[in-house]
Amino acid sequence: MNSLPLGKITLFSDLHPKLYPAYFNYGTAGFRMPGKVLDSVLFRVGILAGLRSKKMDGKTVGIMVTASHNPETDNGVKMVDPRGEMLDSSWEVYATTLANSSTTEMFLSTLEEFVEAEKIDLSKPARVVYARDTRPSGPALVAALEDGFAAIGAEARNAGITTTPILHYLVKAINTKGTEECFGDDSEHGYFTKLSEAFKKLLLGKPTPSPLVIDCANGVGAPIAAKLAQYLAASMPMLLTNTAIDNPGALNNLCGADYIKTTQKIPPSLMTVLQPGQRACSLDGDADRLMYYYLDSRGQYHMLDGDKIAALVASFIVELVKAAGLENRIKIGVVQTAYANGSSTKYLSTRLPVKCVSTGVKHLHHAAEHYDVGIYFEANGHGTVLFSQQIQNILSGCQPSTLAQSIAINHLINLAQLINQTVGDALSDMLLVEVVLAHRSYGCVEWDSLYTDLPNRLVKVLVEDRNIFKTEDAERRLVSPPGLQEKINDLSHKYDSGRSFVRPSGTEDVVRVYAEAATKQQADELAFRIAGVVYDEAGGDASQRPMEFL
Ligand code: 16G
Ligand code: MG
Repeated sequence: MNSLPLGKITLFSDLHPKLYPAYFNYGTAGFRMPGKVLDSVLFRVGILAGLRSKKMDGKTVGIMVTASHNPETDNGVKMVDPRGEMLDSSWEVYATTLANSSTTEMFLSTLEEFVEAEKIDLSKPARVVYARDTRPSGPALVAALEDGFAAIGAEARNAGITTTPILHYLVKAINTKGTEECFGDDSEHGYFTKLSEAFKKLLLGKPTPSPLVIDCANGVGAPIAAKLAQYLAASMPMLLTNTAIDNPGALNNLCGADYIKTTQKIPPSLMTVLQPGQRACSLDGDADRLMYYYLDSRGQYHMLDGDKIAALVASFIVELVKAAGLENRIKIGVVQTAYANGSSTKYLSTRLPVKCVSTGVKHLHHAAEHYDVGIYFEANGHGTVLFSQQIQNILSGCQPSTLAQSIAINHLINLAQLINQTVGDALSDMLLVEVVLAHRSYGCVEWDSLYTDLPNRLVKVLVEDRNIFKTEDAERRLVSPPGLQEKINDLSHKYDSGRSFVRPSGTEDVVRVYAEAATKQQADELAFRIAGVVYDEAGGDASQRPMEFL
């Protein structure tokens, strides 16, 4: 087939008309909107995924139907490139244009222009693998996606209901099958086996961890964590909570990783479950973010976020590399965003190079690829560690001269297996944290004391047009509206350890203000004062002005 099957696409496209005037945007996390408006978008993404595969010489492309930590009524879709990474950003624009064509006719002509511009060889095969989370709108949206596959003639594999990171794993496993870089068996069983075997090897000779409470956000993490628990058996005792995937409205409601990070509170459902000193963690709705927390002996809540995970993991890897005698051969680095707590950046910078990039996994992932071992975590709990192929080859070919070196090298090899290197993976990251805690003989308190977080506050500001906000220096400085950054600087300088930045959200129609300072009261005050300034510059309805926190 050397031209688009226009007749077939037309027939199917008429079954999935664009009924809503909404503007669809393929943003940081793909398309994400109320589930009920997405039918036409899913159909078109099905076709686009087929074309992406053809463009990538018939390699398998992934599609995940999820809206992550958003409320249950939302849904979304994102594409995964053949190496298991986010869709190349040059295609995000095509996705947006195709999704917004108002009629089948316009869709077809845009599609033809696009095939021409990208010089897609339509005779290549199209292969896709797709999955969804537990949202009630999922089945109908998947049916629309499947019509897209049928219209373009893609060979499609349904991975069922699974987590975003497992879908990424499957994409990479399928595309590396039978090669030197084989990522693992291309099945859920392969994923669980890879993780659980590496975990057991890393914990050999260490005491079994005490039971870990896991908040599954009433989402897909629940059935998947339950399966993982079977593979881990007695090596990792887990208490699964918030597993009610069939309760209407329960998903991400008063629970989950985003709730933990944004409210800085324990999920109410865990109040009676969590014992002082016991470790707990929360996954988000598609299980690619992870937050830990605990209650101290006085019953006070403490959060261990992505920054704390980065600090724990980075210092462990640095030590292993030294113990392996490879510190001169392996360049390790950490990647963070402007949201990283100032104390974490200070802690990490004394140990290894730290780079700051714009928000969004693709930016962190690409920056981390510049190191031999690149560690990236967003404060919100999304992150992973990348081991370059070259380093993995060095590790497996190494001739250690002492027992200590040999042990350290084996640990590094097993860590590279334990970690889902395609993308942040709450379950894989959780096992990673548990491994480091076991090796260090740390409980939550010891881990938490690596450094003390600067108090911080995040505020959303509703403005008339968030597009007037432009940033530079990894979103740490506003260049537009003119003059606003100077006002932010003046305010920040008034507070001890004051730091603040303002950026337009990539996922919501708001502007975000982050502030940290020496005390909680100061951080809150700084955030609200800056939010007020932002609002005065660009706001609309005065009733939406953020309230002064005093
Ligand atoms: C998305 C991003 C996440 C980022 C967040 C910021 C991916 C897979 N996810 O959830 O990395 O932290 O957006 O949201 O890239 P914001 O732009 O609305 O603040
Ligand atoms: Mg998520």
